[in-house]
Amino acid sequence: MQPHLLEHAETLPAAERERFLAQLRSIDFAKIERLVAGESQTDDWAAIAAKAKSPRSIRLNRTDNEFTLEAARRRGAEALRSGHVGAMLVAGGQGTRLGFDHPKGMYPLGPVSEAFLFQILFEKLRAVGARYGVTIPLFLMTSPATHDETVAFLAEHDRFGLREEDLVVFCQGTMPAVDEQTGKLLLAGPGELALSPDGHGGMLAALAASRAPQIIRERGLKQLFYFQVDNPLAQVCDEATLGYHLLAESEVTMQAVPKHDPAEKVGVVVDVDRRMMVIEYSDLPAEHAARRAPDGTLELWAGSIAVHVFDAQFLLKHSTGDGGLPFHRARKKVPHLDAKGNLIEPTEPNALKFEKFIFDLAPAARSALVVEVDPAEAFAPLKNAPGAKTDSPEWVRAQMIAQATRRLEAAGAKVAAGTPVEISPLFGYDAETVAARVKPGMTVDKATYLSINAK
Ligand code: UD2
Repeated sequence: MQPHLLEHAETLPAAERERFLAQLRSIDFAKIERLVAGESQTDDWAAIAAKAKSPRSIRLNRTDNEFTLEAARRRGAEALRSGHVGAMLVAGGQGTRLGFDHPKGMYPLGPVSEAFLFQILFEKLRAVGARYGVTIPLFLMTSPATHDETVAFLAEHDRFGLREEDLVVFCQGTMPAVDEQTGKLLLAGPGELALSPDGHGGMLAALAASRAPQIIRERGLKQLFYFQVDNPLAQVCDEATLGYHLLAESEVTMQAVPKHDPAEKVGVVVDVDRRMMVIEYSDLPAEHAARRAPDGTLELWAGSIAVHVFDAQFLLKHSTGDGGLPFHRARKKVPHLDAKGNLIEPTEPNALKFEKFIFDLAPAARSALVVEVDPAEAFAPLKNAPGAKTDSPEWVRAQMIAQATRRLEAAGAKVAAGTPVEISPLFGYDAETVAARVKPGMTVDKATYLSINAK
């Protein structure tokens, strides 16, 4: 126990004090001390990166891949039609960089419609389901930071059309934040620890404790398509990716985009001693990030966009006992009480947070695969506040407009230069489904949102 935690506790009403003491008793202080001391930071990333090679992968637009695109699409379509595919969306992050005071899924992002991120992603899921004549269940992970607001928001919007039985919301756990200098737990209030979500790797324990395993078994789900709430271009339940995963008999398949700049902020998927793993960008030594293949491209090219397919049995097997995933430490700004009880809002990182990463499960897979995708078609993450050069709301909107314009023009429509156009996934969620709806001679010359009711 750390005595400073009780300094303000006598000011609390009895019931609150009891709750706080019970919370403190549930904390594994010894474990936190080990994490502060550097447990699970022992990985020698330079040595690992030195051994890292390009992973088993399906490259884009290449004819020498292990499987053809046509075969993959056929196999993926079959899996979708059989109703054995489920979806998994992680939305427990605090989204501090965006500076939005609500769960990120509530961000009104649609460039014309102002559709919320949740709406865009849920509509994708509904559209894919409709195409294959099934409903795809969604397992949505929240955290104590996002749970209540997310649940209320989704109820208010009728789950954006998902059936009640197709949405399972489960909440991940938290970890205390500690003072970077002293390693002591921080207080957010007199009877309140400064807690933060335990990383998307916390999904394993949270999943095991939820109704999800039972539902996965009851519905006979065999593949789980995993994606993040921040990416409106995510190719939710993409048939080709699912198909490659199945043809390769993979347990974990990761979509990746080719890195061009060694400093890009995405983890790299690599092969180390015949196991697939992700080295997070902050862990990858610059000299290895910059290694070049003979053709001049980056050797460690596979930037993870955090879109994965998991074999459901593999995920369930590892969810008991939390898959043994390690904690990573991150330096963050964490508001806290000082010794006098004043709330301090730091302007520089002052604390360590501990997070598990779901991709640390990859080395446990007997067989794993990377599928390269085109970032213009699959990846535009909302991370930063307005004004940032990339990954900001205006940047993401521009990517969405560019994709919609490309799809419409490919289908023969005329889009006047500079016209904002947005396509609801229910109208069409990929080039083919959009093309099927574009009428000959269609022109777009003013801001347009093509929704399900569009003529
Ligand atoms: C993540 C990946 C990075 C790259 C990038 C692509 C990690 C550690 N890094 O970077 O390699 O693939 O995404 O966009 O994942 N989340 C939770 N609970 C948590 C923490 C996060 O659900 O405790 C969710 C969060 O809501 C979001 C996603 O996980 O959907 C990514 O979280 P992030 O913003 O912390 O990850 P980022 O952008 O550093």
